[in-house]
Amino acid sequence: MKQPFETMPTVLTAEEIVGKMIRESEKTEVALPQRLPAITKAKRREASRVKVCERASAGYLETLVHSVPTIERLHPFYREILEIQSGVAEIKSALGRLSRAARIIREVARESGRKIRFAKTPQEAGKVRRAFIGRAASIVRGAREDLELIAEMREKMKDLPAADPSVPTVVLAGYPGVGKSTILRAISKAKPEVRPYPFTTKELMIGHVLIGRRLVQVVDTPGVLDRLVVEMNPTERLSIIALGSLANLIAFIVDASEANGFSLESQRSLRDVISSAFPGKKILTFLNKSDIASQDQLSRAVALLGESELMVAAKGEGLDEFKKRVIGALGTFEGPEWRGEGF
Ligand SMILES: Nc1nc2c(ncn2[C@@H]2O[C@H](COP(=O)(O)OP(=O)(O)OP(=O)(O)O)[C@@H](O)[C@H]2O)c(=O)[nH]1
Ligand SMILES: [Mg+2]
Repeated sequence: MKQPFETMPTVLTAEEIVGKMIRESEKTEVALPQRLPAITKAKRREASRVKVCERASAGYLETLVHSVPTIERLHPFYREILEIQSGVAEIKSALGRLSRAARIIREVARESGRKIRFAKTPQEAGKVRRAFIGRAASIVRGAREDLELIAEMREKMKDLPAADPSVPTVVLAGYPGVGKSTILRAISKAKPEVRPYPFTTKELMIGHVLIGRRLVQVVDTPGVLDRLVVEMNPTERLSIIALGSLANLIAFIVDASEANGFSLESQRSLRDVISSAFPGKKILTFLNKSDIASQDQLSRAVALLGESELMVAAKGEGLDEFKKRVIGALGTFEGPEWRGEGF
């Protein structure tokens, strides 16, 4: 399975493009018959140098612009991440300016080709070619910031997991350190990091789990705190995007032992925040770390959260029950149709 940004090539800097342009034009050799007059040979040589530079600059910029997935056709999951990581409007204008730069270079190249054809001396033809390279280099340098923006965007987007919206998806949610990554590790081949401290997961991770005969996509998210979305940092917002655009079902994980530093009351209020933020989504609650929770904590957890299913993810206990409940809650869900780009 591919994700739309995976195939974007490394983005060259403006100086790298200029360097490549100059190097390639210098090593351009044209095989010309000896008997041709000097002026004809000079014209052909200079014209082909212009072509080579045009390809290395305008050609590169066009290829780059085409390698960026069409934003309108992206699945909302990727589009929303693109929005918080780089800004969709900014990326679109940068791409527009890069295409324009390529177009201007092509025009100048055509104009230079014409001047070379009319040149009266080899010197004149050489001058036109040098002027073209100078002009193309300055256009490319003028696109420096746009190239940087696209390079940064690629860095941020290329390692996102490949999410398939046609597969029923359960997103693991909960405060940091409640055991979300432990669960994903235990039930799938995905290996998210698990650490004894909260805020371990910084990116989304997706595992595929075969439950009975059904394939289910399980998404591990960075732990979210119950603050307003506007106050969240980009890592936390990733979780919200996953919940909003990928989740068919939310599995809310509770640390019943409160060992992660969040009281049962605040864990319940986070669940309330999530359920009011995503009114249409079904939420299942699991009480994890029941091995180290006291009797009092367990009964408070059951009372507060209205669930009595206990789990010890670290020892693999309660995971079969987890899968059973997930499948039950997904019901006959077939998954949305998505015919856009990227999957
Ligand atoms: N005692 C006990 N510890 C557990 C259990 N499940 C997970 N842990 C431990 O809790 C710690 C946090 O687990 P993670 O799976 O990294 O938690 P997380 O929810 O992914 O945390 P973030 O990525 O920070 O949001 C680790 O040290 C786990 O080994 C459990 O059932 N019992
Ligand atoms: Mg984690």
